[in-house]
Amino acid sequence: MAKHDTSTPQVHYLKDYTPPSYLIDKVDLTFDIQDEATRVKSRLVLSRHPQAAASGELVLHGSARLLSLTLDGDRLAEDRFRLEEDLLTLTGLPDGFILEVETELEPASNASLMGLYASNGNLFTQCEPEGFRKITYYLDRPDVMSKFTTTIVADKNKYPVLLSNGNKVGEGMLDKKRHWVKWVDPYRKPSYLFALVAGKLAVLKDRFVTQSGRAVALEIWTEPADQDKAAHAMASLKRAMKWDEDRFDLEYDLDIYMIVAVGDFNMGAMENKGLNIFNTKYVLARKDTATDTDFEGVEAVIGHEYFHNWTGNRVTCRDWFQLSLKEGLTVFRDQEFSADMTSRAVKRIEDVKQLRAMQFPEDAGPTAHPIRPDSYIEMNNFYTMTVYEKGAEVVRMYQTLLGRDGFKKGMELYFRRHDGQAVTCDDFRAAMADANGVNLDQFALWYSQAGTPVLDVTGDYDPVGLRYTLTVKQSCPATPGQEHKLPFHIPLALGLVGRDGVDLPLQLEGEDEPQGVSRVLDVKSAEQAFTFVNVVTEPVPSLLRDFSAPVKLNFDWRDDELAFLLANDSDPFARWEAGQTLAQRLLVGLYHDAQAGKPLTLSTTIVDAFGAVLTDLTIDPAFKALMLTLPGEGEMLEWLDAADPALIHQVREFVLVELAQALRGDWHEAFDLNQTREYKPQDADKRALKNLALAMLNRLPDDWPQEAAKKQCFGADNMTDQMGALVALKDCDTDARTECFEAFDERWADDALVMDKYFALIASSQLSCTLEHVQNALEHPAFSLKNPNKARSLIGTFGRNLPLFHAADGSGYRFVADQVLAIDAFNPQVASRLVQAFNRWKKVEPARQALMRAELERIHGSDGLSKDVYEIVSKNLG
Ligand code: B3K
Ligand code: ZN
Repeated sequence: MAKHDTSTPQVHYLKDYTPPSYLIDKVDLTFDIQDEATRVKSRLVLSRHPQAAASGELVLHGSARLLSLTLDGDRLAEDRFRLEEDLLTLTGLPDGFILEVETELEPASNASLMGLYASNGNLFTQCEPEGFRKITYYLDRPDVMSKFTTTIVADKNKYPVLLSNGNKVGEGMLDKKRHWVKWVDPYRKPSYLFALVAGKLAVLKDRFVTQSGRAVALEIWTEPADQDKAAHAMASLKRAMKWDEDRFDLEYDLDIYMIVAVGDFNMGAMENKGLNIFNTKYVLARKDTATDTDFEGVEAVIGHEYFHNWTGNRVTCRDWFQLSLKEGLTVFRDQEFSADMTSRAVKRIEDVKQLRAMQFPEDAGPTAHPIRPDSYIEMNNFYTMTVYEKGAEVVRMYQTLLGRDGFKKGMELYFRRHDGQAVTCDDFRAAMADANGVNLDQFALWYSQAGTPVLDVTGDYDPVGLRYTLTVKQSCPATPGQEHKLPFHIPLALGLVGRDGVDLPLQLEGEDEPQGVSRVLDVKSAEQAFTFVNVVTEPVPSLLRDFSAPVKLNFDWRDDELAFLLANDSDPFARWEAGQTLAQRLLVGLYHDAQAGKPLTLSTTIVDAFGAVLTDLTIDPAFKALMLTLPGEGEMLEWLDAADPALIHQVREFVLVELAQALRGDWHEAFDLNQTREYKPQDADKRALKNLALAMLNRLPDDWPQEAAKKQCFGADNMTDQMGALVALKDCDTDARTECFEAFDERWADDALVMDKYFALIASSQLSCTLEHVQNALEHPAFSLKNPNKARSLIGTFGRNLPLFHAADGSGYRFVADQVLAIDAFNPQVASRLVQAFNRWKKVEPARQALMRAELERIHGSDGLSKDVYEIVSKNLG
């Protein structure tokens, strides 16, 4: 593949945006698929952009082998165009013309999985953000929207199924062996939404009747052997289509909606117009092969890609800096969909956990960027937790500030103004502001400033005047290129809980009467005070309810007040959060004790608080499981400076073992009480708590939990329970572990997605021989470094295994760096994700810091590094 010269990385800047010199009104593509190569003919109808100067020059993007170029029917001589690295410049052009381009591709040897590539003998495309230029020469940028027609010609036996965007308008035989199919997409779209699939695939068909009464054909295409795993995806799709009509009045717009599952895919899925291409991980689910979490993941991603049809496709991005316009909004929409399909409280907590575990570190590290970045070297590096998940929090804040109805009005105005256009994040914000008659100017800072804001809150009760004053100070740490930050507009949702555990009425000074018992304050200044009146008893404040803003909040609660909120808060997020804050204090305290060589002891407050939750039969089991889960080791690393990862692990394990021991009888009872006889999807909450209990009990040196795990592993009729047993055993150096792992490997050796779980289990084990097991797994017949799911399961998981990745001898670092370099040679996108295991190197103690830095330098100095990895590593070292 074309490699980047690391001495001259080209940086793209948001401030440099200019409209294209030409527009493409129509595209006709013909793909001629042969055994060795595929020829692509493209016929473009171009016209000068009305706002562009008449330079007569056009620069097209492209890197495919160019066979010929024709302008208005005349073949272009070599002196009429210039072909430089990835750019084709044409000069002396009229205002309107037809350009025909012929290219040749070799999909079978395209391991980058961008452009046209082969997977298990079938052909697929991935074009977002800049893969179309690997297929043909084009204005490969999202603000060039065009009508596409695609004809595919191929051997009928080898490629019986030929799919592209839009509606099928014709098909036939070209000769005895070769057939053709023609697709027309009536909607204008940018090239990144183009898709083609050719191969031997089986289909599951269904249909959906829209709210206006139109019938839409639904098709899910998979490898023939996987057809019995597509039903959940189909049911999810229909639920998503209905939900978008109910919640946002948005209806599907083509006659057919197709989803194709592929085993080799760089990310989760892709929202190509009318023809979504999905990683098998987010389509295939059967109770014996997929866990409850997998089932939820399928529903969420099916929803996400479907929702893009309006937020992304009908209205798209002007340029790639605006990516959060479609991704933040669509993640918010999929979160709301999942919340409505499952448990809103559990979903919200899971989303916040993920944000804290993955996005907060990104926002505090060397690759921190605003949700609308200012610059990039490789756009693929900006499909980040920040753009997606923090972006979704920013969209959620509009809803928190404007209310559900106000948010919906904003969405309606956005579509009324911009349907069919390529627009910016400012256009979205303007629609929200204008539809509600409010000023959201200060809110724009969420798009331009990186870093996680901090709220330092203090409370003061005046028992004579019955007044309670909250003083809120906001700040935001410096991030690369942004030393000083301006105050954000932050919605702070809160309640004041009375001594009886009931929320008090909330009346701000100056108001005639209370306005509910839970409300949202507009925090806009560096320091602001809010005074509540008629507060009859000294309250315990419940702050940042429902996680109303992506910030860190500090308040000096006493431990007994946190335990009180954990028991009483009416807001499920704040209730869970009280337990997490309590746990955080405990873990940090013990870490410092351990560092000082003091013996570790567990306070009774936490044991009593956890015990009360565990034995409270009124709490939903899934919510209970979340309340009883400690913050992760990765999160702990963020709280500390010059951290010792081994000590972090030791301290967290100490607390877990103590909680297992002290509450042993209660865990046992939870394990027994939450057994389910035969598999029912709706028992997922019980399985979650039962499997947590099993894992806790297996921290004790008893035989019984080992036997129970083994029995569950061999007897389970579903993957959640099999995995529950293996997770409980993975850190135990016992015969039960060996037996269960071997049996699992043998039973599932032919199922790629289940083997991904197996490799992740191996890589997440705390056993001291884990690196050796991981190295051996590289040679496992079911493993391939070329398959992104496999690389992520094994190498990605190992990179998050705190004590093993950070082994004091540097062996973990060396291993991951070696794999990054090996993968970068053929798939820079995957390599660039994996190398980010090193991002927090400045957080660890000096000896490990030096080892990590040395590996980063080794990668940086390697020949032929991709610009993807180069960008990440140079930010780390810069
Ligand atoms: N839009 C795609 C992501 C494309 C990533 C390219 N590296 C999937 C999604 O967010 O729905
Ligand atoms: Zn998306």
